[in-house]
Amino acid sequence: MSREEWKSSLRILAVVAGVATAVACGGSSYSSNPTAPNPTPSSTPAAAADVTITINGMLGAQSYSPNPAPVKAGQTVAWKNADSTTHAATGAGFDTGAIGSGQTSAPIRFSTAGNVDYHCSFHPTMVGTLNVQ
Ligand SMILES: [Cu+2]
Repeated sequence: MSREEWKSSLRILAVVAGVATAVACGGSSYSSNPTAPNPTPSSTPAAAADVTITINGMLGAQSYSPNPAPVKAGQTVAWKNADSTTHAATGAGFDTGAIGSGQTSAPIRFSTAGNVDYHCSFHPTMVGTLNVQ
């Protein structure tokens, strides 16, 4: 190997090494990966009510079932609308608001013993009673 050849070989080596260094430094596999965010927890489902009353439809005293509904003082009650029309349950001090077809109201707590009469705010002929014991 002549001196000229040796120099040119060194130059090639330098270029190769430089490229290798650039690749190693430019690589992002180990330096720029953002830390993955923690998975966001799914929204916790609303707590189930202690007592669920089914809304059957505009059926007078048979609109809600069971009716009267036994409830222990301190328990929560929800109304599940099994009819194709929007209904509700409202009485002294409580109102479920509109409950769409297939939906269930938020639980409502009844703390005081006694009978609680209620009706549908859209259809006053729909009546029911909670028997809070
Ligand atoms: Cu109704």
